[in-house]
Amino acid sequence: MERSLIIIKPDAVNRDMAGRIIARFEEKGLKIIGMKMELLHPVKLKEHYSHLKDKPFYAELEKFMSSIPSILMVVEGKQAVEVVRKMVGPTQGRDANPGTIRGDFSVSNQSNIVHASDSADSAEKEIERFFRKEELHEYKKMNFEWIYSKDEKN
Ligand code: IDP
Ligand code: MG
Repeated sequence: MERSLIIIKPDAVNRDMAGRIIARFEEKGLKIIGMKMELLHPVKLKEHYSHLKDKPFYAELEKFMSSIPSILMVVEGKQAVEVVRKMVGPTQGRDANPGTIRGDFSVSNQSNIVHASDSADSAEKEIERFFRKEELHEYKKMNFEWIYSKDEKN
């Protein structure tokens, strides 16, 4: 099963949306294997957003992302990275389709509620960046039998 990192960003925490966002991933059938609250440090953010460090909006992005704590989650499922990205929608909230998290809750290109890993490769790196091994939990969930068919369970 694949893993993906989700960050419920400061705008969502400020707007009391964390529970609703978490519920959407649970309802989809993704398994939460790690979750915590953390005030993201600018040093970590520089790594996490290294692809944006030369953009004119970077300083503002860092300020926003380190303004109050975020909620970080690792979810597991078949093709979890792609499934989560589809649920989240494109970066610009105004372009995101209704039904997606950004499409339902954001009208901004910065304050767009969640971060989601964009490939299996970056998911692995991001999970390592934000979670210690012992913060990730392997466990059997009762609903597993009802979420996947027999041939999907690997
Ligand atoms: P993604 O979150 O959809 O993967 P990225 O291009 O990786 O999009 O950008 C990371 C984050 O940087 C975005 O989610 C958003 O918060 C912020 N961001 C991206 N583009 C802009 C912009 O043009 N202005 C302000 N913030 C931006
Ligand atoms: Mg990205």
